[in-house]
Amino acid sequence: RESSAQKFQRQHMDPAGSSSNSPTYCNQMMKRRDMTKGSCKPVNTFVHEPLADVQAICSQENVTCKNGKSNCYKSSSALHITDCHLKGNSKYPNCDYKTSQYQKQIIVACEGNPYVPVHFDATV
Ligand code: UM3
Repeated sequence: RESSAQKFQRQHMDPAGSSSNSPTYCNQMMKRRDMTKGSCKPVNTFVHEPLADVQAICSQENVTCKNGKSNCYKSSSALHITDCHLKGNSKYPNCDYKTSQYQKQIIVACEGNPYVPVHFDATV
């Protein structure tokens, strides 16, 4: 069974990769990481930084999550990320995404022991 921490890594971590010069990054990665099964996941962010750096966010600035819970954390520095947004005219099973690269701070929710990221809340 996939743990919440494993699911976060599958959905949000791509340390070695980048979307540079690749408008098809999201179309390929959303499919490869199983986010286009049953439906097209509407929004998803990939982080291109070492896993240890993303796990370390769980000890950085504590902020309130969008759902009102108190276990979210904002990265102290900007990270290299790629946002994938489902295009309005996309029709399942042909999930068609817009790929956008940014360097932004991110907010993740952390849980467990070890205390690790389990949900991607936002970019700021
Ligand atoms: N999401 C991102 N990036 C954003 C905003 C939302 O990846 O900037 C994802 C994370 C959530 C989902 O999935 O949208 C619903 O909020 P998750 O809990 O599996 O990480």
